[in-house]
Amino acid sequence: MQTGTTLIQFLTEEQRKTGQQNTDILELLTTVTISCKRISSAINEGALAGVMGSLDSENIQGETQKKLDVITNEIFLHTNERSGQLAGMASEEMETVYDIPADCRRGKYLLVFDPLDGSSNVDVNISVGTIFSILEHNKTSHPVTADFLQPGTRQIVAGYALYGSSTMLVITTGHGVNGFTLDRDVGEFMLTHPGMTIPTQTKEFAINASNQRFWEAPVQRYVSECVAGKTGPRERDFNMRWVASMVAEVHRILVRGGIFMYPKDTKDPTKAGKLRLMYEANPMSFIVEQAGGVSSTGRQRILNIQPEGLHQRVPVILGSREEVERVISYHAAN
Ligand code: P6P
Repeated sequence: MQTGTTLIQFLTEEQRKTGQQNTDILELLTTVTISCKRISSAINEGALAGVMGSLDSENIQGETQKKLDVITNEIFLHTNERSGQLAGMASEEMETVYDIPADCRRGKYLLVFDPLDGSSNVDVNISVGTIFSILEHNKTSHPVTADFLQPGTRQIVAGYALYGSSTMLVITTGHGVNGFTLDRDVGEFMLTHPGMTIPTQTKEFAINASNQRFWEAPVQRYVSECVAGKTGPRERDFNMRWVASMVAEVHRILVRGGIFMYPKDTKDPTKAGKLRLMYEANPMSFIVEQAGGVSSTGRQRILNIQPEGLHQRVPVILGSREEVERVISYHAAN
């Protein structure tokens, strides 16, 4: 495949090769990518556009300045509701599901998304991203919350946009993982990272070490062995990273390997973890598995979890196969 290939050209060819022609999905992904381009543009203007944080200034409509979380959420809603392919949407920013307006043609897909993951990093100019997941809604009725509560194995498409030094879009339709970089001159996501795969081994782990005293024993053991390095049972040194932006962490792992952990901890016993299943853990797990990695709670495959709530939280341990399987074995031995 020539590197001068746009995302939609690539996906069209992928559908032809796999015999799964589906123009509805291509139409939906067209509006999803337009949404990501619009968000990229808003973020890249930064403080110049008055979209950062909660400034007292007024935006161009004369309204009180909105947080970028809300603005990116509205970009996703109002761009994708016009795709003609959606029955409903759900977002980290909204308590309940979003019904497609009566004046928009409806379709058979559900779009679940975190419009700006890691948004606390925006004000300090660290990479943030958008995470999205597409499910089917094979009913004539308007979708209710229960229709969204499908296990991650039912995802049709999962992807993320990373607003970093360049804007990238990484996506899987179940036939591997491919990365595209936004060419701002052309206004298209161009194929730059075909066939992304996660190295099975790594020397890099990612975890918020300030929570160390709250971790369960298997995670305590794994991290202390990494920190012990050559002097410990692993007999080799490790490196640690923590960006506090899941999209940036997962992208680094896709490019050079690694393990990302936001495990169950005792910091807030009412929470099963920090990250949300439907629009963080599930789409990222689909991508990681399609790239040859593993994604687990430590005790079960994340994609197999039957969701019980739209904003349900789960522990997340994902990345290079050998390292994640080691952490899983420590949970089994515990
Ligand atoms: P902490 C961002 O808020 C997020 O949901 C993920 O993107 C990120 O990995 C995690 O939370 C960071 O959490 O506790 O380090 O701020």
